[in-house]
Amino acid sequence: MTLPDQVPPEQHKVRLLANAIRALAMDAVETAKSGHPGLPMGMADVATVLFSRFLKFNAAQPGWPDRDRFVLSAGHGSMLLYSLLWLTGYPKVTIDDLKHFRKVGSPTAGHPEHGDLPGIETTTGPLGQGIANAVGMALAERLLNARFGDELVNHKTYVIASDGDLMEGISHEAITLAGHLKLSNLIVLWDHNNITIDGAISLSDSTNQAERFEAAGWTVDSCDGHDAADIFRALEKAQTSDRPVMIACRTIIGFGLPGRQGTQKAHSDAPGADVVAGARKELNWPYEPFIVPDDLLNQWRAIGQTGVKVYDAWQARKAASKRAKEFDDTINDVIPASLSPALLALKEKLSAEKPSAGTRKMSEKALDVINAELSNTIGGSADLTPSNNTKTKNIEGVTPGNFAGRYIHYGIREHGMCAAMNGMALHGGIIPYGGTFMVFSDYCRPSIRLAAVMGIRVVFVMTHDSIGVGEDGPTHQPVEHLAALRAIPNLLVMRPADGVETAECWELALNNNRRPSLIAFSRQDVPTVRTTHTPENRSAKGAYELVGDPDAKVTFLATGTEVSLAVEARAKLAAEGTASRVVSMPCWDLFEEQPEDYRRKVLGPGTVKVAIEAAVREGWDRYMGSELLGPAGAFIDMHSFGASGPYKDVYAKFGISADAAVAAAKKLLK
Ligand SMILES: Cc1ncc(C[n+]2csc(CCOP(=O)(O)OP(=O)(O)O)c2C)c(N)n1
Ligand SMILES: [Mg+2]
Repeated sequence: MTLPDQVPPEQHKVRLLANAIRALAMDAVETAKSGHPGLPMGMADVATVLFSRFLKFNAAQPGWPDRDRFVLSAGHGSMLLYSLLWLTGYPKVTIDDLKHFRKVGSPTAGHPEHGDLPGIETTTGPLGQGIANAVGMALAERLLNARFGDELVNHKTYVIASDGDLMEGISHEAITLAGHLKLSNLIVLWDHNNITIDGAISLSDSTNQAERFEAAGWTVDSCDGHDAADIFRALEKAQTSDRPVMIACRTIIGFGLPGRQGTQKAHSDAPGADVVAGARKELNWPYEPFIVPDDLLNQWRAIGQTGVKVYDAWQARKAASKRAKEFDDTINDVIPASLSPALLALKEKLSAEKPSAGTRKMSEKALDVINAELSNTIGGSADLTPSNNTKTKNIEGVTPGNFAGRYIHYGIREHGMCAAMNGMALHGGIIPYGGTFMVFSDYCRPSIRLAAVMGIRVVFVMTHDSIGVGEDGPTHQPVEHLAALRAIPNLLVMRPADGVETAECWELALNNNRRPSLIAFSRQDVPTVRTTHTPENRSAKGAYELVGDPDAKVTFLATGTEVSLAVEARAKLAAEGTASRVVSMPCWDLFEEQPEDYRRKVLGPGTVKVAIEAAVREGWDRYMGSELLGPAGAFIDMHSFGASGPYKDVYAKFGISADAAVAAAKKLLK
């Protein structure tokens, strides 16, 4: 925020304000007997200049869409954020919350948890994630700016990143993507304290970070992180860059902690009563723990209100805008009522036409409809666009500096892509989806997990979802991934069987705005199994009887491409006079949420069970009886990595077939 008064702040005033952060941080850590005082005490001066002179925010309105975003990527320094939120007067947070830092039930968790307090823009702690989220936030801002103009969207994303953030591999993906896209509204403040947990950074790294960022297309500057005027100078210069900006802030970790500052001893842990008492002397801070004198607190509260006028002016501009409602609907991610009928029409068409196609191609058909009905879906792929089928004809690519398009070529940056998608969803106004091969979900996993932790709507598109990949071989054939992904709480893992289920799964993903979805799609063709049109979204219950006889003796349970094998097995058994049923299970997570009687009915009490999935067995046992307690079902699954070859041969090699399912059923019936 450019304030009228552009005179550099006075050092002693900044120091006094910053010492309030320092005192709160050390008192909270000392009280909790755990935590990280080093970063808050080291970066307090930088944060004070940022919040008092540059950050566009109105503490009373933490949801203001055009606020600057502040991301504490180094989440271990959480007391910096909590102190700032309380000092500037954000809603909800109280001084008692700071006193109960790191206690069960308190919103001041060890690391900042998005949703626990207004003002926590993203959950951080796993180093490198925050800076990569920030890239997504900055990208979302540019995308919305291109749609609604400067008068409604024009803000910056500030990040505090530590040595660890910059050392993590994900930072490379994030930095190079931001540089390539020319995200000039992104400003990273690097806490350049030369210390990590093990000791001096020279133990493990000798990267020239300035040259690294420059090589990625950033503007680079540095400042003395304890000199208010120098911090101010660097931040002011950063406002007008045409590229993202990295400011290396030279700081002393644990500034003010005697015997610890400047060393790894300041990174974490309660300093102890003597050291805290010594710090009070060193910082000239004579107040009791958690006491901030009124005049100082008032100054901080005033800082929390410096954005009020800018906020009011923005509200007035929005009220006067012809596009106010469209803007609100976009920022609130409203799904238009026209989406469901449009997807229903697609389902009806597919049930009638019965295409035989890879579900990834069916996904493209669903996206054709979705991207026509919604204006704020932003697609992308980690350099597998023709394989992931994520780019529909009705959307254009985003290019460096031009954000009018709706498709991001993320490059070969799976981890960075997923973290950026999280950032876009957190920013609001964007529903991100992005694709890669399912086997590379391993490269995305930390960000998928955080999307689930935060409960945000991001759609991870994972194609080539089994040994059906074929010739590319075991390195490209996911085997354990479905089980590993299903193990993540609050993530909807879906594996549709055909085009109809694909349309249903997409509808579910878009309508679940409090959790992420991951949809697994096949490379290889599968027949349409939902040949009778139903207006109901049958996938919504997670599993359902696709076809069956009342006197069934066998229940085949399957997902995705193996559902058609189950249908084939049922026909074979029927030809031999044995009745059976097929249950399609596109989403276990949703199935688990159904009432017990529905689940029991679907699983088919009294029938023997044969599960078919071209993946490892882990997880299936809950539906299959038990070898110990009986009656145990049978599994047609993978016991090893896959193999290279035409996919039908690979399926045959591993015995994943209708015949195998029939044989297993017969054995169980004996
Ligand atoms: C992905 C990940 N790996 C490891 C950790 C554990 N950890 C927390 S902070 C830290 C490094 C500390 O160094 P730095 O990032 O420079 O922070 P500072 O000590 O300067 O505050 C590590 C390894 C983590 N939080 N995230
Ligand atoms: Mg450090």
